[in-house]
Amino acid sequence: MRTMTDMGMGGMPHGSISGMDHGAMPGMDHGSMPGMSGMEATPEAKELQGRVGVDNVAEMPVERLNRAGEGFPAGRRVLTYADLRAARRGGDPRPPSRDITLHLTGNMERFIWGFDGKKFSEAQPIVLQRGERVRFVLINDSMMEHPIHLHGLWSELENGHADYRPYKHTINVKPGEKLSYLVTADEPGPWAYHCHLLYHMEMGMFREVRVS
Ligand SMILES: [Cu+2]
Repeated sequence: MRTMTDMGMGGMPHGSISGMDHGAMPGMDHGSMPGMSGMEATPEAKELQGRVGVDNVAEMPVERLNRAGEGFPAGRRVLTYADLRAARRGGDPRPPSRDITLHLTGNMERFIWGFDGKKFSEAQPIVLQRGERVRFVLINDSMMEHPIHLHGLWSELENGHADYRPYKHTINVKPGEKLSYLVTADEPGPWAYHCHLLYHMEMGMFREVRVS
């Protein structure tokens, strides 16, 4: 709930983020969201912008793993994702065979949330072959943080510690951020994959990941 409060959900005008950590984005137009800097939209962004579930697209998503989340006073030293380092090497040394890129999207006025502008009921499962090693790339096009939880499989955050990636259940993605993690599909099943803000999950930010 902290995010909701800090971001001033109710009545917040699109195009401005009062609680945002602008210091993390050098060279950006600090008065606006990354996606609203007036740049020419990529074909991918144009396609997303055409969907009712998308009210913003981050044109220049940046990794901010070394930054605190929203709402921390400036100058406060806090642990960040960049500080996490596994105590031992990961169990699967294989590089990923493919990338699965997903945009975290929303429409604040309609309160719709989803992946790639689609809510759960409109989307197909993400299918992984059993034993496959893949990279998930998440791009947060929205103005809220989304803690994304993949059930059943580990999410190994790529945070600059080479083979000592932290193994996580849930990975938080900040507004305008792009990050990635590796997954070994070593457990068969239909697995839930969703935002852990349950009011986002219930409004569509949910997918099935199917390992077969
Ligand atoms: Cu969310």
